[in-house]
Amino acid sequence: MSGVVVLAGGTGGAKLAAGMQQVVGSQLTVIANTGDDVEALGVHVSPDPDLCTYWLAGQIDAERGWGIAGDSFRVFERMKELGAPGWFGLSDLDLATCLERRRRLDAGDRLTAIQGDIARALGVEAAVLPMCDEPVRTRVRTPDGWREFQEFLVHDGAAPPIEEVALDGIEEARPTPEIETALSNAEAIIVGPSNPMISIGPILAVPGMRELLAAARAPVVAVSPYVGGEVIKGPTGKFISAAGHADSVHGVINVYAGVIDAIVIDAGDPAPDPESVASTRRPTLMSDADARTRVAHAVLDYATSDGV
Ligand code: FO1
Repeated sequence: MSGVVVLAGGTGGAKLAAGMQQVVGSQLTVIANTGDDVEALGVHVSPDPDLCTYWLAGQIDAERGWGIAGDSFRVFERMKELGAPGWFGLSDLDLATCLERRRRLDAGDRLTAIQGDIARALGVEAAVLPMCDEPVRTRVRTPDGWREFQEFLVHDGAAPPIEEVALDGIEEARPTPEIETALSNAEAIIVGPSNPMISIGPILAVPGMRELLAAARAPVVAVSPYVGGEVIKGPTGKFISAAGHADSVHGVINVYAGVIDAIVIDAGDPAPDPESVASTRRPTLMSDADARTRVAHAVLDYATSDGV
């Protein structure tokens, strides 16, 4: 297998990427959403590229879903004592990643180079590429006004009604040369089972990204984030409904219209087969490393089959 590209946001996409790395190793490139990035506690936090990196490095705190397994929060606890805001935590080793990123950004390095070096230093075989080098920030309009994405998700617990989503800075963003190369060399391009609106949406919104996907010789195959008809984690259904789509795999297919050639639907999803796009049904629950590798194999087999 030559190149495989996985578009990913948080947990779902990162888990599939971890399984895919087991299957294709260094042939994998992950393109990660940076719309969730936030300046917090004096550092630049880049949740989705970091979650992907920690999953690929086998270091993620899988139960919590973010940060590093077995890590402490000593610096964060002391910062809170000193008066820092306490709603957004960073474990100590995660803070080290963010400090190093801040140091390199201040030195004028590209985010792509920084994330690449972080992933390599942590022993990751795959390439982890941020969706662009330019700053893009997802914001959510609620009845109380605009909220930074992490404020909405973590501080507000994603509870307020969603009136609008904006991607600040997206007009200035461009796919990087590394992304262009990975997409044009890919044999399969997989849209991971992440939130289509706020995890994958910003990647697709980078001007020029849809054109690169359309021009790629590889099929573009999405994996539905609905498992047994439900989303396992996060406010995916709420964002899909707020955009006027069905809270089901059919909403996902609508969001990806014109982008994907096919979709993998969970074998236990009660939704009827779609008519607008090729599909297959496979088990997609990724509860442990074996399941993640099995799902990655199944997705790749389908993406490279004659049916797509
Ligand atoms: N999620 C939380 O629910 N609470 C936190 O305090 C928190 C801190 C955090 C720090 C670094 C990081 O990379 C992720 C963090 N997350 C936290 C998760 C983050 O909000 C989400 O994983 C993504 O933005 C969604 O993909």
